[in-house]
Amino acid sequence: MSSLKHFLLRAVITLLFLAVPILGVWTFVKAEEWGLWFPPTYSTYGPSIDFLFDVIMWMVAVTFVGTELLLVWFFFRYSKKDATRATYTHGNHTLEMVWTAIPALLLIFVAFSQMKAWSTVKINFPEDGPYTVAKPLMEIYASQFDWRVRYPDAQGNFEGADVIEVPYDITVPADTKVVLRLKSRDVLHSFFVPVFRLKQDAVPGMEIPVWFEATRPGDYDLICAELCGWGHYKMAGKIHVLPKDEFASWLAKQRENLYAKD
Ligand SMILES: [Cu+2]
Repeated sequence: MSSLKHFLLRAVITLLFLAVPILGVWTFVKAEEWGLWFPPTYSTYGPSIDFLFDVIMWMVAVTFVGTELLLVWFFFRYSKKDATRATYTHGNHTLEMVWTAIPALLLIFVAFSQMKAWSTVKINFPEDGPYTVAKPLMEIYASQFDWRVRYPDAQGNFEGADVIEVPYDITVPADTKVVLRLKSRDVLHSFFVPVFRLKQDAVPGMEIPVWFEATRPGDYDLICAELCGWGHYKMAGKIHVLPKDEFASWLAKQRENLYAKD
């Protein structure tokens, strides 16, 4: 092969490799426009989760683009026709220290920067509102393959004839710290509400408290995010967020209906 042909071949293959980071970055830039990005967030802690996502995404993006460009450059640089013999190396201690220390520091940075969001979402449950861990608004049972929400009777009991049970549809008040108790009747499921940036596993044998404060009335998707069997795809529910006063009258109406049935 002539050296011009060889050069052209190297150039073409190098450009093909270069297409990977270019397409990767382009997809990220266009994702929102193409509807592949997150939905907007409508919970009080949603923005802090998004911020963490952005921090980690930028770290990953810079690393990805950097290593891809190096790869492309090395590919071109070391594919010369009369390449020299491979060299033997015992390694480079300084270089190894550097590439161990940098990821370690980045991981420590990630660990510290997520502490506040984690404690807000998973540790410090609301104590000042109408609903608390001891007195939740509702219990949610996950089972193969549905969601079942139970609202307690007027005294706050979850047992008895006056408990309201609704499949798939969860109705909650807006601008209120809602606490719920998550349970599973069979296997692992995961309670995932994308617009709240909320995801919590439902574990058989455990009662797991979950909280959120919705900031905007509307109907939002509830998805099972843990592969739980053949009907996993059917575990698509809805969260209806109502203005506070509408929620109060909705709940009162459910209680009335309960008696109307008898
Ligand atoms: Cu599932």
